[in-house]
Parts: sequence; structure tokens; C-alpha cells
Amino acid sequence: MNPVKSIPPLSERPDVIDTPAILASKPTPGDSDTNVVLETKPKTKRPPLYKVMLLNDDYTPMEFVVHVLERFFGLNHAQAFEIMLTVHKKGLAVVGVFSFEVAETKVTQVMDFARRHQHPLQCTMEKE
Ligand code: TYC
Repeated sequence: MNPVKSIPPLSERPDVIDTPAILASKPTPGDSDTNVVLETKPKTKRPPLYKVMLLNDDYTPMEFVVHVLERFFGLNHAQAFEIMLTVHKKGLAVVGVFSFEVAETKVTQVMDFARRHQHPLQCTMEKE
């Protein structure tokens, strides 16, 4: 006799469940739970993003704003000058989009830097 047991097809094996949504639909005697969901949809929601904005005012020197944009937002001089002019003309501009923590850090850094230099420059953030 062949000592190797033949393995039944998966569909005939009570220990193998190939429909993963509900893995415990057959109540075991003595168990009170019946339909226990053991697998759930993977949740991969992206974190929300926040716009960081600079606001115009009549007193902060243009060169100071350009310096802020270079220093805290990694812009080159031409990009920084262009965004500064947009803020100056339009009243505000988005200077970057970041995760909550990074946006909050940028706002704090800019506000502290402006205050230390006694300029009224305002920087805010808003959920995208
Ligand atoms: N309006 C300022 C001035 O004329 C310049 C300025 C630009 C100030 C951008 C703030 O976010 C700002 N000196």
C-alpha cells in the first residue's frame, strides 16, 4: 500500500478557507461568536496636506521676505523674489504644501524669525 496519503483538493479540505472575508463563519460547538471578521480592508489613507502662506504687510522689507523664503522654504533667489512679489501684489501666496507637523514647524520658524527682527510678517497654514 502506498504510505503517502493523497492530499484532497483545497475545496474538500475543511481546514482551508479560500474566501478570506470571513474566516469563522462555521460556529464551533461551544462558541458563542459566529461571524467573526478576521481580515479587514487595508486602510491606506494619505495624511492631509497643509498650505503654508505668507501675508503681505506694509512694513516688512522686501529683502527680509526674500531671505525668509530662501532660508525656510529652500527657494533660490529668483523663486523667492517672485513669490515675495506675488505676496506684495496680491496680499498673500502659498509658499509650500506640507504635512501638518512640517507646516506647523515652518510657521513657527518664520513667525519667531520675524519677531526676533521686529517685523510684522505673518505666516499661516490652512488644510488643503
Ligand atoms: N509689502 C512689503 C513692502 O512693500 C513687502 C512684503 C512682501 C511684506 C511680502 C510682506 O509677505 C510679505 N515692504
